[in-house]
Amino acid sequence: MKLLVVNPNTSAGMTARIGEAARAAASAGTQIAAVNPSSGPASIEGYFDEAFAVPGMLEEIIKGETAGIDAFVIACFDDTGLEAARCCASGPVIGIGEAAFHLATLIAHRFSVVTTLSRSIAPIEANLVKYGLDRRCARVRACDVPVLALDDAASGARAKLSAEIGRAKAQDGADAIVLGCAGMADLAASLAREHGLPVIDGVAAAVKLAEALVALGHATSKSGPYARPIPKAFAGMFSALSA
Ligand code: 5HY
Repeated sequence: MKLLVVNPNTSAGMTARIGEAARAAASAGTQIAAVNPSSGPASIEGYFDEAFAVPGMLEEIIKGETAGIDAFVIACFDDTGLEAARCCASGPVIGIGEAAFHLATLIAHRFSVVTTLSRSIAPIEANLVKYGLDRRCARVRACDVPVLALDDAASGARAKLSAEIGRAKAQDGADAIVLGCAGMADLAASLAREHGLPVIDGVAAAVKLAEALVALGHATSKSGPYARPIPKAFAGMFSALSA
């Protein structure tokens, strides 16, 4: 199967690391392409960045749909533009946040999320409510590390993330941790060993769920709100979408 992993921000180095994490999780028969838009924010930290990441992300989904991609992963933990992407795609579209949440519910009683900055907490909490999983989440925390600092070994990012996981274990009653950023994917295994509990990365979770859905013959339902967009005119910078 052909799987397109879309990093909705425009940082190519982060896209490359996300692609490596996706390939490490993928089955032998899964071809992974990891891409990012050419326009939009360098990182997504809160509602404003999210808004300007969606058009470029959807452009990549539409290109993948035209190219015959079997399934899609949106590799931003806020699941940026997930529902709109499902309207553009035939195959499954998996957000790494939703994927990680669901896997955590299958192996733990309650999980805590540790994301980057505090401004990312509210969008993640809103997604948990939207997905009906807020009752299974003990708390959404932030380790006060900017997204792009995760790629900088000198930033102390891993130590800050580990310390926040320690507080989640001690204070939240969480028996699993969900890493709240695509840029944390490469840290999951070592943090799980260090803290002695499951630490779930959304990139790997989304890749495996996408593979499972395709293997079972499931596609995005077009009989409800994920139906194809209604053809209409689009003015201005999105005029190419007019039909
Ligand atoms: C992500 N931002 O996974 C989110 C995480 C966050 O650019 N990729 C980003 O901090 O909201």
